[in-house]
Amino acid sequence: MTAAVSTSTGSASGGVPPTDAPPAGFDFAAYLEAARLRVEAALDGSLGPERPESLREAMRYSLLAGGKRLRPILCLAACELAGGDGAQAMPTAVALEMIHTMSLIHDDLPAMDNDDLRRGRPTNHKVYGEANAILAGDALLTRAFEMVALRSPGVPAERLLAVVGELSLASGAPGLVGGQVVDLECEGKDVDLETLEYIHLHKTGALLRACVLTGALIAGASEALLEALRTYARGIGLAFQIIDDILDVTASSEVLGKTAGKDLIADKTTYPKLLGLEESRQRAEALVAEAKAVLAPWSAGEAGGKAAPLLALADYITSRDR
Ligand code: GRG
Repeated sequence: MTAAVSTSTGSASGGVPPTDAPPAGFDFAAYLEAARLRVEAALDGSLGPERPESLREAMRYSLLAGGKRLRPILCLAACELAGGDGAQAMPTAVALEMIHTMSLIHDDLPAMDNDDLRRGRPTNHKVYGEANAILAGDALLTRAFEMVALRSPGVPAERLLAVVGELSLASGAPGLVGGQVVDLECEGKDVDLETLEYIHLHKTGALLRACVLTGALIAGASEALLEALRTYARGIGLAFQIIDDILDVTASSEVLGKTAGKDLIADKTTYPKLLGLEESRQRAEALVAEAKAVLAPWSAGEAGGKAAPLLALADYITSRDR
């Protein structure tokens, strides 16, 4: 994953550094790579002893297929910002990636987006067949809740209960499923900005929100921080999807690891379609700036070090190339 994020704290004119900038010396590329490696190791060790072996193989095929691992990294970063130990949030971070991966498997099915390419390889149903892909997705979703409820040692039960609640809301009708239904219903229709925002806040934003909230909940975050993280997540969630829409037009399938130009083929309304590329990018950048601004109380002084990853991750959302 490229991390083309400036960690400079000064303005171009050499003025006073903005309070929401990562502190000088924060090496985001190194942070991202270290976090990604921790997540990969945890994902690798997370499955087993699923039986039959064919189910385990189909689950592992998609779960260990790479991807940016943004969701688990957001969860760990939020936990650490709230003063927690990232290791305690790792089972939840893995659960979030399991839910995300299952949503990709189901999204790629012929009955939904009907795609052949994901994370640079053939989609799950192309390799294992539709029935097995559906079941691998189902098993990943249910395993996600097992990770939280049964495989999170050292986290107080009431915090785990709150995490289960957030994951349920993010996954079901109030989140991904609801967003996906409206998205499918809107294909080929004229969609206004409000509906588009509804789709993206549910289909994409809900899980990103769960990432930061669950990480913070595990650390016992204050209500003030949780509220700031809700606002942060709304901003990065919408910005993430705007950039996703832009990349669908501007990047190649090879770089994206999934079929580029899909939105046009499926006759989907996107931000570039409604606003044009330039205004879409400006909107994403404004959303990221708003998201970072709410973390200002946790970015100053000594605490700046802890907020730095979430600030830089917000910037990464708009600077990413895939
Ligand atoms: C969760 C119960 C349940 C059902 C899923 C299919 C479905 C219902 C929802 C679709 C959700 C979906 C595919 C949203 C798109 C989100 C999105 C922008 C994905 C791309 O995320 P990246 O770029 O991908 O982080 P990588 O591969 O890097 O992880």
